[in-house]
Amino acid sequence: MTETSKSLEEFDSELAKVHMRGQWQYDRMLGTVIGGPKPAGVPAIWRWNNILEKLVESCDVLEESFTARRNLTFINPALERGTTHTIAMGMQMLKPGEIAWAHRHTIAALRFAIQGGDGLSTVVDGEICPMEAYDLVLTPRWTWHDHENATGDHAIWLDVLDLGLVMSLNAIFYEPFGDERQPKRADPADYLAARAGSVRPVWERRRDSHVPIRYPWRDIEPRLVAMAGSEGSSYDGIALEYANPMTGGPTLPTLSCWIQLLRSGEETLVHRHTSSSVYFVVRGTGRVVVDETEIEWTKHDAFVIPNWSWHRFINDSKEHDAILFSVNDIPTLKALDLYFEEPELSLASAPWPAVPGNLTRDRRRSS
Ligand code: GTQ
Ligand code: FE2
Repeated sequence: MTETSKSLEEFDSELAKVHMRGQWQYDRMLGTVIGGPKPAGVPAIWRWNNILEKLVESCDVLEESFTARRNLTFINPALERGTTHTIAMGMQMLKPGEIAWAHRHTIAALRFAIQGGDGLSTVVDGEICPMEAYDLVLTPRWTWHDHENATGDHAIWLDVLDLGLVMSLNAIFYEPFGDERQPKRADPADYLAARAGSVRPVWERRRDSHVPIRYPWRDIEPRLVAMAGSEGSSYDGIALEYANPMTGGPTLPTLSCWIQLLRSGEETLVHRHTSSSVYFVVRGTGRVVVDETEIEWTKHDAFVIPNWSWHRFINDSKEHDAILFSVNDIPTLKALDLYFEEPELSLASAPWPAVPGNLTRDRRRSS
């Protein structure tokens, strides 16, 4: 052993010169995350009036969108990019008659229509997905998509992408189609979306990814309303996940979409989880308290709850229910065995409703 008169600091900088770092430097950092991570980003809200004003303005300033998108992304005030560290949410506008040119990318995306109607659609891998108000349309990773507004009015929808996640994995690919529109499938029987649901062709191989899926609001809203009398989650109220019809699992491999009913007077319990989420107010008014910040929201506002921040929802209206659409990165965290929740695990934890009467009295093994 040789004696050295070097200080640790001198040694650290010598190591840096040869592109090495002692673990003791991380050890100092680890002391700051003993109770979990510092949330990435801050709670924030983007108000509908302000968004709408800027979208309308963007139609003048960006007269034609061509291959670009007239999308305004909601940038978290405490982040370089994105709404959370994994998710980007924004709103997009198309003028009447306009087309957002076809392209594809390895960032997965979804659209939640706000001002849509007959004539507004996203074409996904050749399949026309109509966008009426509050319809959800998936554009899975690497699927071709173009948006077309054949209505007489300006169209608006919410865009949500797993941008930060794919950026941090440095797995971004992008390809313009080279023309305004992609070809459309001629035969409706060939639609992959026609294979998603309760029946499927027995002669075909099953396929469970990269399928264009549309969830019409007219199907979803009654399902939500039908659950209004349930106990629901103490932390999220009546929250339903948009199931992927091909897998039965989460909406997309990385992102899960929820539709959430907060009944009049409902106040949820405070909790936190390692996932982050972005919210869009479909209807109603209320508040969300995130750590020290209280945010009031109303129809068509968009807000964000960063990961690992304590939060609870309040609908203090005496008359009106509130409905929130949201997108979270729970599937990503679960896939990596990193989904944690405090004070308890609330997801998928309650028992199913029991068989009525005394029908379970026999010894049949049932699950
Ligand atoms: O509409 O295809 O917000 O490609 C960002 C990237 C929207 C889109 C965004 C996109 C799109
Ligand atoms: Fe895109």
